[in-house]
Amino acid sequence: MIDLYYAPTPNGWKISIMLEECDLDYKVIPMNLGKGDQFKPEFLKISPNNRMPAIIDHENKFDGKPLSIFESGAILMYLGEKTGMFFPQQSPNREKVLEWLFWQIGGLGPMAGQVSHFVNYAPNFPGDHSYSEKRYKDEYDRLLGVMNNVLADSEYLAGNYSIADMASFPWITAYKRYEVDLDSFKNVRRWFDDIKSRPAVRRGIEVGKEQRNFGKGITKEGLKTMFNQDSKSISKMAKDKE
Ligand SMILES: N[C@@H](CCC(=O)N[C@@H](CS)C(=O)NCC(=O)O)C(=O)O
Repeated sequence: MIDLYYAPTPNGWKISIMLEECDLDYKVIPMNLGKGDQFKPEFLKISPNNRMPAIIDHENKFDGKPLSIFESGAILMYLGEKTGMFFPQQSPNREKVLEWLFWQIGGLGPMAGQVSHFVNYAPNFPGDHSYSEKRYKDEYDRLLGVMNNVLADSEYLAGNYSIADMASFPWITAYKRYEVDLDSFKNVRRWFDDIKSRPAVRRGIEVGKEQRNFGKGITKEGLKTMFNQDSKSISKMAKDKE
């Protein structure tokens, strides 16, 4: 059994999708990020970065003992290796998947996350955010262009459907909110519609749906917990949760 520490956000969906695709037994431990569950001492032991997703595999594939993992890319690789699914272990296919997985983890995810911040949350804070918002939207647009070029010659990012696609897909789902015309990236549109129609993907993004509360619905407490974090504030949050 795998415990999944989870909130229904794009980073969480990567893992709920993979668990559904692999038909693994898992238990969701719902996290309320606005209330600061990511600072609870028991969670920080698993994920010292105060971010979800994280998992505990109670029977890990190496020695059968419990193993905790944080960072979505590390979790996807682990689950792919554990099941032998969606992550080829032979070169050069393994490297192809890793290229695109790391591209997502270091590029598409953080940039789309910033776009999300400026679209959904920055309006709650005073000041002119236009330069910053444009900077991230341009970079997101560039990354969509890169994807579109690659998907012109390949059905999926790294050949066959893989953990790289599962990592990237959730960060395209909010394209309307990010004011992106997905039809102008016709290969990304084809890829997106294909992945969205997969039953396991549909089940994955339904997990914890009732908990979803992006953007304007966020409470004052949520804004205070999730934004303007720095080294001092995270220590204080962790102390308050002891
Ligand atoms: N690099 C991390 C990013 C995870 C991440 O940013 N998670 C967000 C939700 S999507 C979170 O836990 N936020 C809590 C907070 O901001 O305090 C990963 O890929 O797992």
